[in-house]
Amino acid sequence: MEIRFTERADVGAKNTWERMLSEPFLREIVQGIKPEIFDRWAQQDYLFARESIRFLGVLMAKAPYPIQIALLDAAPGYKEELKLFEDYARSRGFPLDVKMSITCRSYLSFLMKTAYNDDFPSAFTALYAEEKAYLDSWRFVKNNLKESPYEKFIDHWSNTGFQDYVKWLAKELDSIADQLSEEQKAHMESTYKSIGEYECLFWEMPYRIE
Ligand code: MP5
Repeated sequence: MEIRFTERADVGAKNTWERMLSEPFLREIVQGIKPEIFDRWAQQDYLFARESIRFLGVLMAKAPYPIQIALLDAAPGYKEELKLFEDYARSRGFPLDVKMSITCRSYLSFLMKTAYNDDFPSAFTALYAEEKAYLDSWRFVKNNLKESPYEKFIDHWSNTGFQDYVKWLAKELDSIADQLSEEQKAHMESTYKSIGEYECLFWEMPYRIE
């Protein structure tokens, strides 16, 4: 039997995923991160999440009907997510209308380029990869931690609802990939790996002054 696309993508991006899961940011959330580092991440991820709605919009415009309808269910999650950042920023007293970092901008440009210029399977791979990266990263934190001031963030990207969403993305992606040529699958695999690389840069970003 042929190996599923998502398994193949994981094999290809193994080193990248390992690097991601050993990022100091994730380890430090477990051990006690400096609040200003976490806040810097939160400011940029808020901007990332806001712009991701546009990415999802373009993706939905290209999606075949059953996926389009299913993605509608994912869309309201963004409102809840943005509120999470807004409440946290208010409680910490920092602004959210900050300049977007070069890392955040580059990552979003890659996503938008993929959504606009690539075919639907590659753009869908990008969505799957970014959600899978967050599920794996936050699950790593959850599994290594008992109590945290960042519980709501940890839960947001590791709860069973989010796990089911990522499982659904994987299932759809695998069935789409079954119909595709080797060349298309190789391109999707490279998209998956690139997203993993951007994720690493994003976790490293709060330690840099950009
Ligand atoms: C996600 C995110 C998850 N919020 N930020 C980065 C850098 N990567 C992935 O996406 P979503 O849409 O917020 O669940």
